[in-house]
Amino acid sequence: MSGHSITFTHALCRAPARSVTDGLRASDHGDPNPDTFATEHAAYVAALRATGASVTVLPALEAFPDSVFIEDPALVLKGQAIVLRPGAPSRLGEAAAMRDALSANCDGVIDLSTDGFVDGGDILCSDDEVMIGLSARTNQQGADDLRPIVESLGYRLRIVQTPPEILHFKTESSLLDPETILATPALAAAGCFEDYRVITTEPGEEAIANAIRFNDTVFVSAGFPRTTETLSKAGYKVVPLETSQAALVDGGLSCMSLRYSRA
Ligand code: CIR
Repeated sequence: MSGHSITFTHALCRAPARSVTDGLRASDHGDPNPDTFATEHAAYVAALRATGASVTVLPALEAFPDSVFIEDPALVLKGQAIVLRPGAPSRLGEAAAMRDALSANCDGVIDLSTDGFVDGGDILCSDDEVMIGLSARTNQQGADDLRPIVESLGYRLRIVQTPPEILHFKTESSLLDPETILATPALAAAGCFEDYRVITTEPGEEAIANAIRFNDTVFVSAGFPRTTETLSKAGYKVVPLETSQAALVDGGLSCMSLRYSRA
């Protein structure tokens, strides 16, 4: 491993709504159990706090079944929140619903003005680059309109294509350190990560690719022992967390927080 760079001082999460049983999913393997979801979510919040960050948990929004996936309607870069425009019609209202919380918890708020769409789950940030994967939720117009905001905050923007069968770019990739990406073989083969070292998930363990490096720890979904061991052997401090309920509605670890630093 190459050592982590940015220290995250803050994270914003949102408690899962009981309506999460109506959450979007590509294929149905049963509804999540709201109580079990709440237990797993509380453990997730505690794990982020254990790294030393200040973690604020916003109240559940029953009107938005997928609102626990707080990463999708916003992005925070260098303490500046950007209100995005989610690509699923049922999630569009989540952006406006979190604007006040963003202004209370971030250094400033910028509204993405676009007729297009961008989901935060399609945005992978390194220290100096923001990579956006076009998907069913993020289109060229949205990415083009996000560009000047990202560049004004000092990042390069790279627009790539997420293969069609993948929900979000970060469903199958995550940044482990400034030079290293964890990705599924399918996404790695799409050629998005040429400037990075890539560690690929083991066969049958693709869902572990939605990991998060948060301060000194790489959090991964529990239940993927071979890739977990690969990461440990590569020198990462790896902590597995239960995501069984989020997985039923196509969510994972990154979707459940906005992670950022404030001065
Ligand atoms: C959705 O389809 O929007 C939710 N059920 C799952 C969102 C997961 N978010 C993410 O990967 N960033």
